[in-house]
Amino acid sequence: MSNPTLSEADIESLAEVVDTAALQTAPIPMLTAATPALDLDTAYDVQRASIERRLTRGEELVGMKMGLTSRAKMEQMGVHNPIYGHLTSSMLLDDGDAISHSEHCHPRVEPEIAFILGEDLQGPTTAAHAMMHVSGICSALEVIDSRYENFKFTLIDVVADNASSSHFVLGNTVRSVEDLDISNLGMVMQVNGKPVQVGSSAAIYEHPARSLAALANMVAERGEYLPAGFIVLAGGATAAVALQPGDNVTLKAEGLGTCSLTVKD
Ligand code: OOG
Ligand code: MG
Repeated sequence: MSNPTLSEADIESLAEVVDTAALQTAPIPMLTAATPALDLDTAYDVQRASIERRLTRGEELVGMKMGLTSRAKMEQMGVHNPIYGHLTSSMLLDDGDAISHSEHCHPRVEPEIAFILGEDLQGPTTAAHAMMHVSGICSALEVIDSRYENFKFTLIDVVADNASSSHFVLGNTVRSVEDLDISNLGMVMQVNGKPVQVGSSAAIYEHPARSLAALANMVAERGEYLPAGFIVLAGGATAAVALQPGDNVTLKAEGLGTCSLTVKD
């Protein structure tokens, strides 16, 4: 734990606040309102402590995500810095699985590209170098669910809240790096058969591989790396869409087939 402005006990108690909000589906005020001393580095400590709580409950770390890597997402949320979060086994859904609306505060869905790492990836790295560590690429839908009231937050608050991570689905079509140029893939997200967001993988940090490299570089600053087998979500290509009970969501990504999820009450 790196920052002297908050004690380890303070970090633990903030982690408990965000973790409990998720467990109880009870939105909370932003942490920075009551704790103005919380800074970005310490917010990542809070995030990490909240993940430790999940691991203690038996969840496993399966990967990481980048967030706020497209202009559409930055503008929708009013936060203009890329961030990262952790993905655990309880967040991972199979293609076609359902989430329960009532177990979320205010869920939204967004279209993404996912990487599966074949080798450990240690920053500093670049897009090209990072891609050489990827064994598979697939489409993904991410369900985000901020634990903050009204889905409103600052950069520091969203980092402490594990970048709004809630659930994600990977498409079943897995392609290799040599096989598919992912620089500009068309992406269409449909809800109940209607296209609600249309975009391109190029919107994700100009190229999803740049997002992967940025993640490796950000975690390297904290002395960490991305281990082989990790799933990495590169970030939403478009703005996120609010989910309603009964919704059926499908992402069609060029060259990557489809992936879908449904929403029950
Ligand atoms: C923060 C998480 C952003 C993405 O793909 O940009 C994110 C949020 O919008 O709540 O997951
Ligand atoms: Mg996302």
